Amino acid sequence: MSKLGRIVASLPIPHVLRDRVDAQFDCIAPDRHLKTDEVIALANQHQPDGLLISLGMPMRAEHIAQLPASIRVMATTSVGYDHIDVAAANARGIIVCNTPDVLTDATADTHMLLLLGAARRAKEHVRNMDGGWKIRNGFFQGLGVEVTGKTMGIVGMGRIGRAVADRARGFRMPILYHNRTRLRADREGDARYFASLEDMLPLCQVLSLNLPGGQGVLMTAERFALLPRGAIFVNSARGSLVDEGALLEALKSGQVGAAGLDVFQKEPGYDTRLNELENTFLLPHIGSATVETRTAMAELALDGIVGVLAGQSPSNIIKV
Ligand code: 8YV
Repeated sequence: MSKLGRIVASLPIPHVLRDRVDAQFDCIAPDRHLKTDEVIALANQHQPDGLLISLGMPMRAEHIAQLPASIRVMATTSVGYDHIDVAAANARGIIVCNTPDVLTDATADTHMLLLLGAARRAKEHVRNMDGGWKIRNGFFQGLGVEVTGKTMGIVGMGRIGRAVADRARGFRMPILYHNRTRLRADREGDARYFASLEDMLPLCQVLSLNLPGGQGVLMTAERFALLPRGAIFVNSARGSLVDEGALLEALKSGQVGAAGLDVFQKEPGYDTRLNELENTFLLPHIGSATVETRTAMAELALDGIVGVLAGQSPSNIIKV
């Protein structure tokens, strides 16, 4: 098979994908993750047909303006595309692809890990074990709160939100949700729709963020105050959706009883005051980080580039 064109990647290509990539493209790939400016420089040097990029390297309008005219497609190894100005790319004739579906289960699994870790005080118990289990907890010490049976409110009932709901049903958790639009009955199932987030918040013993980023701050001090006291807050979506100062205050006061967070305003180098609190369980944005899922994400991003360069219309083109 003849090669479809040249691509520049901003991230190393794993061994498992190397043969495929080499068969399909003339690929310029680095041995470390590149920054936006480095990718732009490499693209101008090699004049590729496509770019393979990842989260953590913004492609705003000012960056897109610096890309060579040779580029016809850009694929990100993420479902989220809040780091890309898709309209600006499209205006320059660049089609943008992402990786929907393939990371849904891994991210929903991580979401439950965050919930359980926060609710059951995993951080302090792991610390106790790391220290050789010198502290014997008394019968009424080190107690978390039960997850089973608590009411979960989900903001964002897309693929990942629905996968979280499926898992939460296994914990016999009644599901409430807020979404731009109400789901079809077969997708909604027993979940209860709230057109107004403000109306839903007071009922959420667990609040779960599962919506895309790029739409400003959703969780403000006012909205945290609407939760029932002691609610558990879980975010595996985007840190930009949360006023972290307000969350810190709510965690300190006990208004939010515990938080499980995989995403932060600043990544890496997050606000470590969040970790100084006992009632948080934090992970470094590993929602999709399984061998199976990350491989599938890279494959899907590459499939998008292949499809566009072959003159087709792959299903993972982002339409804005
Ligand atoms: C990242 C994510 O892609 O897909 C997304 O939008 O946030 C994650 O799956 C992943 O962490 C690689 O940076």
